[in-house]
Parts: sequence; structure tokens; C-alpha cells
Amino acid sequence: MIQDRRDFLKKSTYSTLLGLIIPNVPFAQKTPQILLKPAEGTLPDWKNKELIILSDKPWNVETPPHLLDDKVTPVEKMFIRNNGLIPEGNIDINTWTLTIGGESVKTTKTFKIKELKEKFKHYTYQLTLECGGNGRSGYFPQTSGNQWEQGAVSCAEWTGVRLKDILADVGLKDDAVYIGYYGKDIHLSRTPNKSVISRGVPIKKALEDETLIAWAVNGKDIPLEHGFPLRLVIGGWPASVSGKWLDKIVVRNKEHDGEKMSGHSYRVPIHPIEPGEKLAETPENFKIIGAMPVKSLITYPKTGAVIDAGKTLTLRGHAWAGDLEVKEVSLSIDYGVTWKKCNLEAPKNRLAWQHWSLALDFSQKGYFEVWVKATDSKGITQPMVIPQWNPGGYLNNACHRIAVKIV
Ligand SMILES: Nc1nc2c(c(=O)[nH]1)N[C@H]1C(S)=C(S)[C@@H](COP(=O)(O)O)O[C@H]1N2
Ligand SMILES: [Mo]
Repeated sequence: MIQDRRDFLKKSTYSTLLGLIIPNVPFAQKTPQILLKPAEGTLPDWKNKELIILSDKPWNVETPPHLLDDKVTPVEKMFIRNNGLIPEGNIDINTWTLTIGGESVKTTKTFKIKELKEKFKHYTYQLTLECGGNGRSGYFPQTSGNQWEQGAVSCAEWTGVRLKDILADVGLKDDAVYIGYYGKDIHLSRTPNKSVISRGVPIKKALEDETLIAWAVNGKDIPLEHGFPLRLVIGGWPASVSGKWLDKIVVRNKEHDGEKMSGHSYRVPIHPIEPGEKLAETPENFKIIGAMPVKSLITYPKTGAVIDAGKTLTLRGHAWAGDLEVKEVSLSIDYGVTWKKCNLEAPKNRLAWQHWSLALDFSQKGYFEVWVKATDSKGITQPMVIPQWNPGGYLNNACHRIAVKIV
């Protein structure tokens, strides 16, 4: 039924029809896709051919869930989210610098990468980076921005120095409340020195052990598209706070006011609104997104898998919960009527995703949907359908569903 409606919608004028359909179908959403969308455009050589290109100017590339099966995401399977153009020309790791400034540092200092490496202790953490707009395509009416399905998330191992060690070295004033970053990417308009994105986090998050200034991912130099040669990495929060091609960090005496910190950027309404409702984009109406909500993925099997009857199918995937740990993951094969508890591993370190698995015997042949649901350490769980609509299309942590056929 829903499938028919979608085909019908495609051929019709979307906007008029949506107005009619939404009130009658509150849970209108996509059924799991049996076939993956063919990627449009050409992929640069460095990318896995199965990644989905959402746009090429700037590059926005998504990873289908079955390619996120590795416990540690390999770089060639990491989603790419760029707001501007990747820095051009030769980047010299020997001359690249990081400046720490802003009104709330005692002294402004500039470090070469070599100096950072020599002066401060090195740490490696596996960190979950999820785009705030991951899952945006699930919202009706559609919101502007990249129409991510579920694959704008990665969990690789980042190596660098702690931001808190650098901040201790420059010295913080008592009024320090926030940090912001500046990167060296190029604005789409190619206006020189125009900031592409400059976001930040409260000082408390910035000073966590896991907040890194990183020069390596999975033991190697960071690939250019992921921020070579230096990037800020902050797990558990919208990945937009993890500034790539890092040039400067400012310590602020107020909430950072860089590009994409205002309006509805990475913000959601304070009071729930009706889907599609227009709301004045003032700080009184919108609150900034902090930790990402609890979420999970089925990474094996791939949706559309055809399994022989009588065979045990061991499903697996990952779950993560912003600043918290995941305490439980469950699967349902009957549309949420009953749930089975999965085996759940501890995270490699704080802010890393956790692996789950469950061996299932399907008692009969036919078409099944498998749903996965995670619960965080505070008892907060995932919605089964699309959560609160918001103008930016952020924070869709609805249960991931795949289709399986038992034959
Ligand atoms: N300098 C810079 N940093 C950036 C961005 C950007 O466009 N420019 N995009 C941000 C956003 S919105 C996301 S989701 C993550 C994506 O990181 P990735 O491309 O390495 O997966 O980088 C963040 N850091
Ligand atoms: Mo993002």
C-alpha cells in the first residue's frame, strides 16, 4: 500500500499532495528499500563505489548501513559532509599551524603540528561522529538540506592531543564559556576568507578527555576530505562541531557566534511545533542541539537479504547514545509487537559506538521487517516512527528497519 502511494507521489505534484496526505497518515514514511538507490554522478577514485552521492558541490556522500558493518569504520567508508569546497593546492604538514585565541584565553598562541606532537601527550579514541541531519529524509514535509537516509555516521579511531591540554598551556580566563573553530575550506562563492562553517561547544564539552585535536585516523594521516592535516574531533555531538582543516580555535566569553550557530542551524524548536509550521528563527524559539540522541543500525544483513528457511541468521550492528552509554538493544521481527534482547558489547572507550548481535530463527517463510531499538543508560529509547518534526530536519533517531525474505 505505502509503496503504491510513493510511486504515485513521485509522478504527481509533491507539495499539493503532501498537504492532503499527511494528516491522514501520521506515520507516513518509507518502507525499507529492497534495492539501493543507484548513485548519481561520478565518484572520485578514493571512494567506495557503493557510497551514495547526495551532492558533489560541495561533496556530500553517504554510507549505506550495510557498509558500516566494520567495528571501526575504515576511512573509505566514512560519510563525507562538506559545507564548502575542500582546500585546494598543496597542503604542507610542516608549515600548517593551529592558533588558539579568542577573548577568553590568557595568551594567543600558534603551534605547528610538529610542536603539538612534541609538546603534548598523544591519545587515541574511537569516536562516533554523526551528522545532526542524519535521517533528515524521513521528515514530512521535507526540510531543506541534504536528504540523508541513515548513513551519515562513522566511528573511526582518531589520534591526536587533548584540547584540554592545549587550553591549559595557553591559559583560560575565568569567563571562558564556549569554544569555536575556524577551518580552511573555501566558501562555495569562492569569496576569499569567507567563513564556511564555524561552530563550537560549551567549554565543559571542550575540556572532556575525548575532545581531540587530531592528525591521524585509523593510524594514518587524515584523508583530505575528512580534514587533512588537522581536525577537531568531538564525539557524541552533531559532527558539525568537529571542525576539519583546522586553522584556529577561539575561546569565547559567550556562546560562539560563528557561521551556522544561529537561526535554525543545528537548533530545534523549544516547544514542539506542527509539521511544516513556520517559526520565527529567534533564540527564544530555538535551542541549540547538544548530545545526539540514542540510535542504532542493523549493518548485517543488508536490507533485501534472501535467507534460506531453517537457517539461523545472526544479525549485527552498532548502537550509540550521544554522551551516554547504550544499556540495551532489542530486535523485533513483528512490527514492534514483541522484542528480543540482543548481545551488547561495551564501548571501546567513552563516546564510541557499541556492537550488538543476535542469532534469530525465523519460524516461517515470508517477508519480514527487522527493527532495531536501543536504550541509553538513562532509560531513554528510540521512537519507532519519525520523531518531532523540526525546520532543520535534525535528530531523526527513528528505529532502523530492514527487509528480509525467508524462502
Ligand atoms: N571546516 C569544516 N569542518 C566541518 C564541516 C565543513 O563543512 N567544514 N562539516 C561539518 C559537518 S556538518 C559534519 S557532519 C562533519 C562531517 O565529517 P566527515 O566529512 O569527516 O565525515 O564535519 C564537520 N566539520
Ligand atoms: Mo553535519
